[in-house]
Amino acid sequence: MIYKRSSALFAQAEQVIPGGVNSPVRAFKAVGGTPIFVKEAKGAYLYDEDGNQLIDYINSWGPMILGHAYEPVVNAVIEKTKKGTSFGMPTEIETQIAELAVSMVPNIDKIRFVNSGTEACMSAVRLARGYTGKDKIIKFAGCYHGHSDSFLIQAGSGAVTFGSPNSPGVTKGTAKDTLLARYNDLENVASLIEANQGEIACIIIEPVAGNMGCIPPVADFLQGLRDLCSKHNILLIFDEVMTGFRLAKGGVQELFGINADIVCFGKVIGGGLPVGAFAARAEIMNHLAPLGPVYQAGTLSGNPLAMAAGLAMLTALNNDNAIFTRLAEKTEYLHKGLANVLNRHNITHTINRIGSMISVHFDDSEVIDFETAAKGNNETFKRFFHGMLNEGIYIAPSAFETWFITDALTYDDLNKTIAACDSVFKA
Ligand code: KE4
Repeated sequence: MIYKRSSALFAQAEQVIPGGVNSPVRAFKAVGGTPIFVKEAKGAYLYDEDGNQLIDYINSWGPMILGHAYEPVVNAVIEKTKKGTSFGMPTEIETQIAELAVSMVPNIDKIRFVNSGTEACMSAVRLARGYTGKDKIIKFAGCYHGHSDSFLIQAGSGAVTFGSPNSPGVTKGTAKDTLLARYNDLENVASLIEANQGEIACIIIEPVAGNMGCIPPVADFLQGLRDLCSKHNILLIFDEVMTGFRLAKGGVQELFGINADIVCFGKVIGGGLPVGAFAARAEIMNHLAPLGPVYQAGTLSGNPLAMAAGLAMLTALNNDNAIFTRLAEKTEYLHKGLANVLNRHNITHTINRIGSMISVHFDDSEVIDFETAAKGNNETFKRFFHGMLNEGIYIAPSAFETWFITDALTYDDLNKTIAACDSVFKA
């Protein structure tokens, strides 16, 4: 693969954009090389600025669950654009997507739209603090809830990729209110609660982690968190920015039958446009301004174009009762194919998978938390990443990410991906 134009564009971008990118993980720092500039995309395929076609397993880090340039979303945005792009006034479509989301997701009465997953999680934590009157939060090492100060304490995703989980600029005052727990370790959580009795407003978790690779919860972990939160008057926040509307219509709450107190969304809910949201029972959400004292606001919150894209996306998912089964079957097929190839080449690895989320870890230990995720052999991962890219397969440029399967992938695409893995390790 030749990346002449991408390289030139990257050099130009670096002159005016820090690191040449608007989000660090896009810079390929964990795998080396220069980032690929995309010209356009359709279905399961990216077309880069050098004319290469790539099978896409990132799909904008989750949103493109039905493939790029999905017609109903494209048409909805085009039609909406003709009527104006932003008003700063309430519009009917905000209510329409809110009603649909509330009908799809269990245990929520009201939802507030914002512009990113970060904003959704940041606002959910403020709401939990305002509702409980308590300051401290528990997050999990390796989980990423966006770049709000309270979360950049052993965050996942790009923060870990950079090996600097505790970001400069986060004050000691902020950091002292964020307690760090180990994922899948209920005893560790219980001991933190014991040591901070009466001070913890919420526990925020990726109920299926996707920012240290894909890590599902071990049996009874989520129920254990639910029980601890109920016992100690702590709100349980499910950060479903990745898993919402991806692992099931009702996300992880539906999949595992566990009720969170607040749920955060992003990615899929916006159909590829900037949308985040947080939702809960009315008695919690009614604490939000203008009804209640907890302030939260946004000029472009509920933007009509973003709402049109999100409504078209959620409508398509809501009307297709086979979508999540199809996605899970394609992901299982890919898992088995990759495992067969890696075993044939005696490559030490672990593959984690749940629904349409999957990640490959080059280590033989079970990957159940940040510590075990960090044991993966990054040299092998870099060889895998660049080898697959040369074969026309675009996977996450970091071992601390999950792949996102799109329904636009055909079994022929999956077979090409498996064959590409074989070529990488045959060489
Ligand atoms: P955004 O602010 O990037 O929309 O959402 C933050 C966020 C919150 N919660 C979870 C579980 C997330 O995965 C994310 C963002 N995910 C990363 C990918 N690991 C976005 C990619 C990027 O940072 O460029």
